[in-house]
Amino acid sequence: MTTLAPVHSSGSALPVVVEAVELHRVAMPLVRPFETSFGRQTAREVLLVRVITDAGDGWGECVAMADPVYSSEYVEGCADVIRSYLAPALLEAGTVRAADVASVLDFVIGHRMAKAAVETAVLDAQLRASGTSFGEYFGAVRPEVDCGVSVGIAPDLDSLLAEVAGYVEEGYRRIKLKIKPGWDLLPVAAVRALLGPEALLQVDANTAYTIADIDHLRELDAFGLLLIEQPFVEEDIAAHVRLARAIDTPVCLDESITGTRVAIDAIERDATSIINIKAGRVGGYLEAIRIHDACLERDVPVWCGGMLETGIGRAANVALAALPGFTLPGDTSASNRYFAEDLTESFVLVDGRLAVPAGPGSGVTVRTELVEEWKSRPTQLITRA
Ligand code: SMG
Ligand code: MG
Repeated sequence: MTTLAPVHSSGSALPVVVEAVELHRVAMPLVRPFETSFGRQTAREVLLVRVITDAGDGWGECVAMADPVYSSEYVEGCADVIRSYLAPALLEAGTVRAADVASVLDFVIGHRMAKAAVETAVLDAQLRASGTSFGEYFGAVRPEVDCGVSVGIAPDLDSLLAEVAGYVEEGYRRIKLKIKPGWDLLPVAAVRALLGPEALLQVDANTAYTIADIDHLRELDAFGLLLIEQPFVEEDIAAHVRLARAIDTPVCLDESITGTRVAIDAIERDATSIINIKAGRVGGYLEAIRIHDACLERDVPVWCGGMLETGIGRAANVALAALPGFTLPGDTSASNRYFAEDLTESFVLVDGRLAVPAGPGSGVTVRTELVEEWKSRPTQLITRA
């Protein structure tokens, strides 16, 4: 695959008219519980948006969790804001391109995960109609992406080491450990000893610490970590500046980065030297690409975060992770790390990498029979008033 210029403004940007919006809810059991500093999940409650347009259908996966514990958004809230505000606005908008969706929805403050799902569904419909893949449209420069895996807080060190050893065996190119006060230095030391000094290892606190912990967090410097992700609350950029000055381990922001302006501000203030890009968190793939571009311009490495997506969201993430600035392995793991069976064809790890889908739109086929079979709430149909 050669380097492709992004094609946002070529024939793939033919507008569509959205005729109806469907909201689907699916409960997907996880193959193993996933515990973070904010709680333990045993299933993924998924919200899917399907747009029905004059040019065909498109799908988007909303990354919000069932509860507002990672961010203020949550599944029921997203479904409500889409049904009450976003879908009606889109249905009234007439012909739209994905690149217009953000401005159509701009009258609603925040709700970025809900907006991202809607924009992605429109993009999928638009690109399927023009035969263009997400990868081509985004400006992907590689046919496959390096993958890491995010490892939850375990009941004890032995089970953590067994889980990590399994992922190493499968070929993952980077390990990320979830940490919280009381589960940090010991598990990190044990996993570093297991992996050896060269392996890529990083940690994610999901805001579980405060500035009173800076001296403690400095002890992580002993383990040669790639980065520490989001130790402090979302709004506290200043605390991350203080930490970055105090430790050698690079600080990476996740929750705090809600858009390009915040990203540039955090970089300029030296609060972060690496950024975790999640399209859902920032309002969509087009904003994610703008953050990528701003980081590339400033020599700030980025990597693709994950929100336990099904194959629908994963397809778009893998395409995003193929952009040139994504120089670190992402939380883009194979389908079997999460689910016994996926809602699309499975993403399979080959030599620690996932292939970027090459077909039109997201490039994957939604298994609508499974969406129906596993549905956890009635499907909602929103049409023009
Ligand atoms: O998709 O593999 C995945 C999960 C990656 O750790 C992950 N995501 O803060 O980066 C993060 C978390 C957010 C979701 S935790 C339920
Ligand atoms: Mg994170």
